[in-house]
Amino acid sequence: MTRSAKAWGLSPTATELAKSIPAWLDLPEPRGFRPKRKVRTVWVSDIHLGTRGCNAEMLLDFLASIECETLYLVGDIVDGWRLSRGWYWPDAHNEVVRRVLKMAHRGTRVVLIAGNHDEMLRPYAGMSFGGVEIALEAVHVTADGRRLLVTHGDKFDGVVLYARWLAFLGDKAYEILLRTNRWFNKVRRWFKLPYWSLSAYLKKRVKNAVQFVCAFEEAVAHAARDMDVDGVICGHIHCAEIRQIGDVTYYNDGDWVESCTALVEDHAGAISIVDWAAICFEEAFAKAEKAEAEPVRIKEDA
Ligand SMILES: [Mn+2]
Repeated sequence: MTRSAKAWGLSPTATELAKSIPAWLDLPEPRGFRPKRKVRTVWVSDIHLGTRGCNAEMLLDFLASIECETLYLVGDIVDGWRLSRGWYWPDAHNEVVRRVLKMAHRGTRVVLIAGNHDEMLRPYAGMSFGGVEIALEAVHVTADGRRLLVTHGDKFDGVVLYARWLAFLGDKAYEILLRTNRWFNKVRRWFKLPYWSLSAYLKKRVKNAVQFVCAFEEAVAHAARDMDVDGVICGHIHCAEIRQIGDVTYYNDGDWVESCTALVEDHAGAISIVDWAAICFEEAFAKAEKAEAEPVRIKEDA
């Protein structure tokens, strides 16, 4: 029996037991360690790498928090339109690419569906780069056997009648709105406030925008019904949603420019929206509350 075991009054069997526990178990956990949430599938789209509006840090944070069998990048991942007008590529955008390649390397199946802002990838459909499969569309089968069409969604633009607002999507006014959102959140960061999307908030409250979103969702669902699938998963309009339209379930994974949302499928086949901005917001709020719970001396006015 070792001296320390004697000092602690441990029986030899307890010492033997302690010895059988691997040494690495005692090592401190790496800083910022979080257990990864295990899901079956993850869908993200409209990351718009190469633009200032891209919330790459939030996306990295989300991807680091999750482990999945399949990752779908549902279009507008790299913004080729923006990059053709001027190069913007900070380190965080490289990190996103590295993180995705790392996931592919570690066994996640990664499927990249080309969108309209990354249409330059469309000729490469059917090929695979560094473990990332490029495709125009895909059919995903859920754990409970439902067939879902996965497509970016821009091809349904033409069917939507609220074309005026649609023009707005690719327009200067929308760019100004996104820029305002960026500055707004920069100021929030100075005050140590978490991310909150001004543009997503406004979009939900502008009547034309709401009408456009509804019309788009219905157009997508109708097209999907004709394709004989149980549901459709898309992005493009930067508006996360899960909605039953007739006998088709409409899913939209949102975006990482405004709302910072994704779709995840659990191992039973249930699909839900992850609102990462809201989760970060709540975490920051809980942290602040905990800090405030420390005893504070109350000053009384005379
Ligand atoms: Mn798009």
